[in-house]
Amino acid sequence: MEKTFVMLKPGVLHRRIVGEILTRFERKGLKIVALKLIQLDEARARSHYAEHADKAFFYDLATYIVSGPVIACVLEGTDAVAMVRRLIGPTKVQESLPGTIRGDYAYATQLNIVHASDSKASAQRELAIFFNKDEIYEWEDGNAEWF
Ligand code: FUP
Repeated sequence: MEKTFVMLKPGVLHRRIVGEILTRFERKGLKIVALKLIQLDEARARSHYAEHADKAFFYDLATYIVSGPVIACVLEGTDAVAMVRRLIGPTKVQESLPGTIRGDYAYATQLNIVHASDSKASAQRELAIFFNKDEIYEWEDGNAEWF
């Protein structure tokens, strides 16, 4: 079992499609183990996107990500990091195919709807920015064999 961090960006709330996007992950069989609505401040946005601090697109990215609340969540499943990355599709919208979340919902790369960790190490780093340990729930539903 692996955990990954996912963030539904402000546009998802603006467009009232939080339920639709979360449904994609639930339908696949991923388990929500942490979830919150949160407004990022600049410090948390910088910390989350630290690797992009010197990129040309950073200002626009940071401005967008603090422009309204986001949904932060931790999903769990076998190979969850890679599975979620496949479900959301590539970063650039020109490359994200229909059937992926970005392929179906994102028109501009800058506003590409969702973030998901790209490695186990990123997942650990990112989920710790948003959640305390006691906000992550280890629950079982007895459905493991059903999947
Ligand atoms: P991802 O891991 O798919 O979210 O992609 P990155 O970490 O490479 O990029 C983070 C965010 O920066 C993207 F979601 C959107 C923005 N970005 C741009 O605006 N332009 C780019 O060329 C690359 C990324």
